[in-house]
Amino acid sequence: MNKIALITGATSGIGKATALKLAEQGYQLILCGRRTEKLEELKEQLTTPVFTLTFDVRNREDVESQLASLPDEWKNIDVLVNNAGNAHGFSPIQTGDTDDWDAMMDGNVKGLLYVSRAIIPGMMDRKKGHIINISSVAGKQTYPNGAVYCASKKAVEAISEGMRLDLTEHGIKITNIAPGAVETEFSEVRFKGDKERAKKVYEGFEPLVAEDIADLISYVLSVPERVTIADVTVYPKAQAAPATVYRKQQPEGNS
Ligand code: NDP
Ligand code: 8X3
Repeated sequence: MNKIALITGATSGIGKATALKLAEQGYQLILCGRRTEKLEELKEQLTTPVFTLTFDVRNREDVESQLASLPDEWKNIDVLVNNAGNAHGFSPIQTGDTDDWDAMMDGNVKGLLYVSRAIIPGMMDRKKGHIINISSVAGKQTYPNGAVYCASKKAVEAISEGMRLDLTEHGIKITNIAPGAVETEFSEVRFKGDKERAKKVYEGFEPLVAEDIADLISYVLSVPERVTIADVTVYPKAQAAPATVYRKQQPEGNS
């Protein structure tokens, strides 16, 4: 029987690329996000069986009821990719927007916990499962103007460690993936729809693309059952640390 993978944040970027990659490999997919139309568009593109669920990971009741509503044939989830998340805003702590802080802590941290809490018991009953948490290099090192996003990803790092400590004896593998700059809708969301500003983040160097992370996820899932890839940090070639990117000089007069 095909394995079932549930991917949060499947409407764009890394989550969408992961859905396309795992579908190629024959996984049945439960795709989650807030934008139903994007989930349906993606479902149309896939030939593998797909079940879609629309919910905001910040809404605990909704997370619980939507996941509880899965039909029996979709309940035995083998792989959970905790990918949903975003940065909101880019400002020093003294002028940070508290709504942005709520969005990041509630989505990136508590949302990941709510989804995991609903799925872990089934994995424990079956004594197998694999949870892949998408952290960030922001969870390894804090950068200016990013304290709260970085804090949310440091929390993901701690949760991955804690999950591994608590769930290994139950046959569940935990993988923490920390990407550097990946060109997705991420910066557009961070800068509240300012596409020009978002584009600049990736100028002068070749960022990672969502498919790079999807390939990594696919590899992590492909290793023999005896192997757990616990932690992966992945940078674009031109990036050495979250705020250290080597960009090509722009030609003179081309500002
Ligand atoms: P995108 O903005 O392209 O995708 C974010 C996804 O998360 C969307 O599918 C969005 O779906 C979903 N999402 C966001 N908030 C919520 C919410 N409250 N409830 C449900 N779904 C939500 O960005 P990426 O693909 O780049 O980001 C995916 C993950 O990768 C995030 O956790 C991000 O922090 C992490 N990451 C990204 C990096 C980058 O440089 N791009 C680097 C390191 C880590 P919808 O809007 O439909 O709800
Ligand atoms: C996204 C990468 O460096 O913008 O998590 O925080 S970074």
